[in-house]
Amino acid sequence: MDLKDIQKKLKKELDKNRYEHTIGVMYTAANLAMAYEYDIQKAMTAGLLHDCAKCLSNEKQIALCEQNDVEISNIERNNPFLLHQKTGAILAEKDYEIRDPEILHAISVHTTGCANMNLLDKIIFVADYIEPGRDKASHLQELRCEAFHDINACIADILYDTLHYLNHKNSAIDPTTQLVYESYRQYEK
Ligand code: DGI
Ligand code: FE
Ligand code: FE
Ligand code: FE
Repeated sequence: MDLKDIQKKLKKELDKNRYEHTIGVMYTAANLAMAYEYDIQKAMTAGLLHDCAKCLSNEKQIALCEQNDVEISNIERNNPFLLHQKTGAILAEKDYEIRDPEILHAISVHTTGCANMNLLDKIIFVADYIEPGRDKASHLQELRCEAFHDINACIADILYDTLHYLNHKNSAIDPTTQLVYESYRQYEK
């Protein structure tokens, strides 16, 4: 499927806000791909599809993982929205005909991050947080600027903010999120 066909299908699967966020992530990922000399088309495809499973019910998230032999951790079972990164990769392959393993991987780690993120993983992780429609994070202006000149420092700052926010809310922290932060702390400015 090309980007236009994917957009048409996504519009039916997502609510209006999520669809608009998705378009924001697609163009932000394109800009980051330009800045870091990555394949623009691949970055746009991953950005467009990263939240393709976000509007499924918790029951469907869990069922889709079980049907596809994808493991569900205790934290994921108690916070099934965390599964939309894994179910997103499943749907991108099955329903949107994505075969590129880098695109599927970037979708599958976009919420928690992962150890040794590759450039596309980083682009999608960052684009998700800084796209123009996002306004909930503090100091987004600095993060948006930093994203384009030091993507690793930007990831460290995003993870710091996310962990701070989750601690504040008393939410369960996925050990992956914590581990990825530990490995990116070295880039903090
Ligand atoms: O799907 P989006 O909202 O566009 O973005 P996302 O997939 O990055 O999800 C962001 C949310 O995920 C945000 O509210 C923080 C939350 N999150 C990230 N890591 C963890 C987490 N929530 C919990 N409970 N535990 C985590 O480790
Ligand atoms: Fe997401
Ligand atoms: Fe994110
Ligand atoms: Fe998103």
